[in-house]
Amino acid sequence: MTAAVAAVDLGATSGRVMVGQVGPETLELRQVGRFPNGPVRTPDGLHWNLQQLFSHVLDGLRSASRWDESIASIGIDSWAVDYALLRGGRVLGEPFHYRDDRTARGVDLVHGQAPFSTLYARNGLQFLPFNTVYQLAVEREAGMLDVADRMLLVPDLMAHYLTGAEVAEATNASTTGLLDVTTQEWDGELMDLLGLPRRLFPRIVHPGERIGTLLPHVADVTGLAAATPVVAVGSHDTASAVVATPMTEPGGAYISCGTWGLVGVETETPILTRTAEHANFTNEGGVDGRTRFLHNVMGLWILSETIRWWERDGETVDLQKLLAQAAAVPACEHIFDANDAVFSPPGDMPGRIAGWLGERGLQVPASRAEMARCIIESLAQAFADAVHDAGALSAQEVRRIHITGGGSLNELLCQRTADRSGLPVMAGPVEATAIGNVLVQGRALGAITGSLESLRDLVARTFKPRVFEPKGH
Ligand code: LRH
Repeated sequence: MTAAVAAVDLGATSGRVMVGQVGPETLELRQVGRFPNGPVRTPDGLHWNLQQLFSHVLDGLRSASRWDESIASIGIDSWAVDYALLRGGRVLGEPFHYRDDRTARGVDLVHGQAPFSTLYARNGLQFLPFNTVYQLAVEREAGMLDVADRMLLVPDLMAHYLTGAEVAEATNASTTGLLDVTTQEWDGELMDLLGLPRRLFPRIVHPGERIGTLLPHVADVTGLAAATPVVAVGSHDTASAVVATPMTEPGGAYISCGTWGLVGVETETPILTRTAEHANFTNEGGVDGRTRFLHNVMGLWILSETIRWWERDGETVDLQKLLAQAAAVPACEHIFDANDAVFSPPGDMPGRIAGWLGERGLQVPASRAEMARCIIESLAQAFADAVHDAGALSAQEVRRIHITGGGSLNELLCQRTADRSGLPVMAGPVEATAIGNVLVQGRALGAITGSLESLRDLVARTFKPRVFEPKGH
């Protein structure tokens, strides 16, 4: 038996709706909708426009139902940590974007009540200033939590708009900082300590569970059957990407490479040692109770934001041409630390890179091609370092690196990551996140069975990776 499902995959720069056909020997995806996404600045800060995003999702689902009448379920994934506050089912303003700088205040507030080591022991999360727990501390100070009765993470909000249900999918809830890393249940004691009302946090659901069926008006608008269920997938996009990373043998590390480069290994249990804490490694919840032991590296954001800056006066920069030129110039001698928080906010990225290098007396790239090359080299080194750390901290011998997502199409990045790590890089699939979303739905429907290993076997058989052997520094 094969099943047809719709996968909604929302990224920080674009979203897509895919129709997936899945069965024991079948794994096919077709994109039926693609739309831009990005921050919108209003006087109070940087936001997402989730109403608009939802209307794109509805359009995409309509195209999905036209493409295949037999869509049997819908799964939704997105970037992590961001949320909407609701009262009585009504959304209280557009959600903030995690790059909004108000989070610095949240860090002070939370760490004043619970030092980072205490948090790490409970939630296992690396320090990222935008983790939901810090954002909620700011909401509390602003009085918003006196009004709100619910917090829904972005994919859970989309599921709510489609079905009316209010749930928190576990893999994404694990990025809030408020989930107990060992039980994968909400940490009520921590909420009490931080003055976050427990009522905000809905029931946890796990990937594979049914969230609800379509509201009548959603069925009307999309042309899908009203009985179509929305099924929980790894709703944190990185969790879905890791499901579809073809690690078919031991010794595989992964880099889910899009806006961010999420670099790590899969483990059976969390690693909460002091060394993991100091290396700022995270223990995010994976599908089937696995742990995603990884580190966030800034990722292609640095390149895309650089290009966006160059294009600010209306010029168009051809990415493929730029990368070809970058490959042709010699590898720069000096690289920057792609983990430095200075590269996190939107804005003049080339200026910040030049500033970072210049302040340290390092050579600043003289042309756009050199700048692009310097970015790729810096990312490749940060990836290689994080792979090395992931192996050492988890006591796993890493023998190969899988790069999935948009970064898997960037040959220079793949090759230089292989060169700088001394390990072969297996590139692809590019749509790992949507594939992971489709696979978990397929298994929930009974169209495929088995562990993550057998799902990954199917991925490896269907999408042949491109191999980059290390060639030396
Ligand atoms: C990647 C991602 C990442 C998070 C960040 C906010 O899209 O979900 O795993 O840390 O966005």
